[in-house]
Amino acid sequence: MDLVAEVRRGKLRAIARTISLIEDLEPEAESLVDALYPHTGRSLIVGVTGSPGAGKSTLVDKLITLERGRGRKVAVIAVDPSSPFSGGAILGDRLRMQTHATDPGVFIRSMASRGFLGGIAAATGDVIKVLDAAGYQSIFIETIGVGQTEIKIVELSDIVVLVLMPGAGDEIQAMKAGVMEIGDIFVINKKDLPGADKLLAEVQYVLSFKNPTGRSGERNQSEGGGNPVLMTSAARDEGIEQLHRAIGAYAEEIDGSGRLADKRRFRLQRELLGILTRKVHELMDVQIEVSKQLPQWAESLYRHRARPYALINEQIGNFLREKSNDREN
Ligand SMILES: Nc1nc2c(ncn2[C@@H]2O[C@H](COP(=O)(O)OP(=O)(O)O)[C@@H](O)[C@H]2O)c(=O)[nH]1
Ligand SMILES: [Mg+2]
Repeated sequence: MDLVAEVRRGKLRAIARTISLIEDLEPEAESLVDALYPHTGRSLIVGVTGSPGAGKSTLVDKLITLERGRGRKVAVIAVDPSSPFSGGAILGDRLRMQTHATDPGVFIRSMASRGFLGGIAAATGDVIKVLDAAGYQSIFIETIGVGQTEIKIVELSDIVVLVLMPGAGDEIQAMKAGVMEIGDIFVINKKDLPGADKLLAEVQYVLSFKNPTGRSGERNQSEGGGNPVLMTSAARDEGIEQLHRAIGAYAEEIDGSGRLADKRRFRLQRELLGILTRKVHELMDVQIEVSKQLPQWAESLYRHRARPYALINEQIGNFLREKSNDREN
């Protein structure tokens, strides 16, 4: 079976198998991703982030319905880096999107960190490429927006939708933590609950600093320019059409202005750097057994028998000498 051809034909089993190979860091995953790469670049990647319980999964579920209504194939990657044992959150995500469980045009996949926290952003990037090559026109990445890893995951998207809800208390806190910076479209979900209007005012206030030129959140959705702010009630299916339109309009806007291309170029730079860093690290690990020697090196430092930079420089020097000897032989 030619896995690459099967993925390109959108065969679900081939897609799932390829994703598993990526998650398990199998060596063959590299050549699979490379073979699929020429067929990528067609999907719109929408990151959906926000605190747990804000309503991300419920919103995505409703957005899927609208996308399907337009005949578009949709994929969802739910990533939960904070729960290595794939806890309740991900089960909840699955449940929330159950409506689409039997629709062959919808692919939903959960990813938990499985202990390789640093690698999950890279793995997610590769999974996106597989789904892109498989012909999913929209790919939603759902993750909670708190730590560095989550932000890295969200940075894989073309557009970031930040979901907030009233009464959570920590919302403004989250904004300070830099999550506001990465949002393109702001959604105040659960507008049926008290405090939604107050939160709207707060978000607009914060955004007025982000876009001081006036291209700000003060204007409403779909007007173009700035960061749209929308109010929804996912559970009641209110405001979803507007959000869907705002995402479409934003995508068109950044595509037209060249910002989308810039974003993607920048993302590729970071991805390449990530691969390079990982490869160099792996190479060093094999050649000079970094992981194995690390405790001894630390011990030497602890006893003041070595100095940090001299020690590492010496190791790198040894490594490079061995490499050039290899080449001469
Ligand atoms: N009152 C209200 N509850 C909602 C709304 N949207 C979602 N919920 C509920 O909020 C809870 C968390 O939703 P979920 O989509 O799992 O949030 P996630 O953790 O951000 O993915 C669920 O019980 C939803 O039914 C809404 O607009 N209003
Ligand atoms: Mg969820």
